Amino acid sequence: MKDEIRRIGRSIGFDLVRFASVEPFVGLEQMLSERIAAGYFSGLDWFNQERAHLASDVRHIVPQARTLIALGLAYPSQDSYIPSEPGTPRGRVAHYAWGRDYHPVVRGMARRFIAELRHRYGHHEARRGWVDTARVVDRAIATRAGLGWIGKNTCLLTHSLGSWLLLAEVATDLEIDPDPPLRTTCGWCARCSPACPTHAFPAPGVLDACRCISFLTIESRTVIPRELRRSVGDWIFGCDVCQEVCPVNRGVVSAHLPDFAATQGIGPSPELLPLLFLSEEEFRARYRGTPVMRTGRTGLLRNVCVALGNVGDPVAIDPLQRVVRAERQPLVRAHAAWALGEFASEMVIRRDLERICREDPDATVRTEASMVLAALG
Ligand code: B12
Repeated sequence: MKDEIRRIGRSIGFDLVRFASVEPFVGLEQMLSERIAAGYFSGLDWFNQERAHLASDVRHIVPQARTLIALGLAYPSQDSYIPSEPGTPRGRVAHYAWGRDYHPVVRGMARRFIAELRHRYGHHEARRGWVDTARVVDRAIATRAGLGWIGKNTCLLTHSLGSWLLLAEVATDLEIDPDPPLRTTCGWCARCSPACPTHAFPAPGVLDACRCISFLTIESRTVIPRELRRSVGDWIFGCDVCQEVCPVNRGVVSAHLPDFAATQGIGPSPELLPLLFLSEEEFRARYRGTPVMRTGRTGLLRNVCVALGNVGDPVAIDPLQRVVRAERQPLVRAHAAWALGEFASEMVIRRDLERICREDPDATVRTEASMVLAALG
């Protein structure tokens, strides 16, 4: 039965299919509670005590479950970034987000997988597929099933795909022998956590999500803390630094679904200046069905302003000035004002910032401009 289920999973497109028991995850609730209490998830209000409790035992969610089927799906592993050139500043997008949004894609695959299980093994009550958004810890399930091991960057690493893979699970009431966890560890290697540009790892294997560039550029709906903006560099959606520096990931060449190809979405390194002037309608038309919809236009443009300040190409000065004058969203104007401050050697910027302090209707934008002026002295 295991071989047959593996074959079904692979025929649907999953790269890895393994099995885990539904025993409670001993210690997980306490570990999650401690991290919540430490404030490491304070920007994610849905990451709460109730979630920690539910995640500690999948039978809280599916009481009849007897087996967990852990699924892994590759996304683009190879570095395809085009560097910025003078006159053409570019931003970087995390690998998983180059093409279509994986949620509907993987959900559809999980549904087909469950339908096929029903077809082969009869109708069972407890068949639920989870793709990312369920209140379970995907990496804990994948680790137990031996799909891979957890790195010091908290990512699940595999022998065949590195950590360039997405995780999903199906809970079933079929009784299936679990696969053993792997014995592999990262050993002494600790390249990932010190490489983080925002120092988001207070200890190896522990992430302060609030400092992670992935959180700052995707999940956060508010200002990117001023002290972290320079460290965000040119990342405009997610970040892969802790994965890129990992020796296990180096040289991984894997096939992935055409949906995840760079041509299907924003791609790895879009030009920044044209993004600054996207209307809401243009944004939706261009990025519907892609991960970028999660930040919305406002979040993406906030990130674009920060990246322009960090890339430091003076070609951005005039467009940023136009943004502080004409953009409707204060969050975007505020980050454009900050970005202008990164070109502060030009006198014209100082006058602009003084004008923003006097005239901008929004207090956040005025504060940003006055902070930059204060720093200029
Ligand atoms: C919240 C969340 C985030 C948050 C917080 C991430 C985090 N590390 O907790 C933010 C927004 C920052 C984020 C970022 C990213 N995410 Co995310 N995220 C999630 C989500 C929804 C919940 C994660 C969670 O429960 N975190 C709580 C912590 C404690 O759990 P954990 O780190 O996953 O748990 C394991 C390890 O920490 C380990 N552990 C605990 N203590 C210790 C101590 C030591 C010493 C060691 C070695 C290990 C270890 O044990 C835990 C269980 O195995 C999951 C989906 C899901 N439902 O699980 C996706 C998920 C983890 N994300 C995913 C991805 C792809 C990313 C990004 C790579 C996206 C990007 N490129 O920008 C980054 C990676 C950042 C990073 N280094 O983790 C994938 C990961 C796939 C993989 N191969 O690991 C998941 C599984 C989504 C999916 N279904 O595929 N994410």
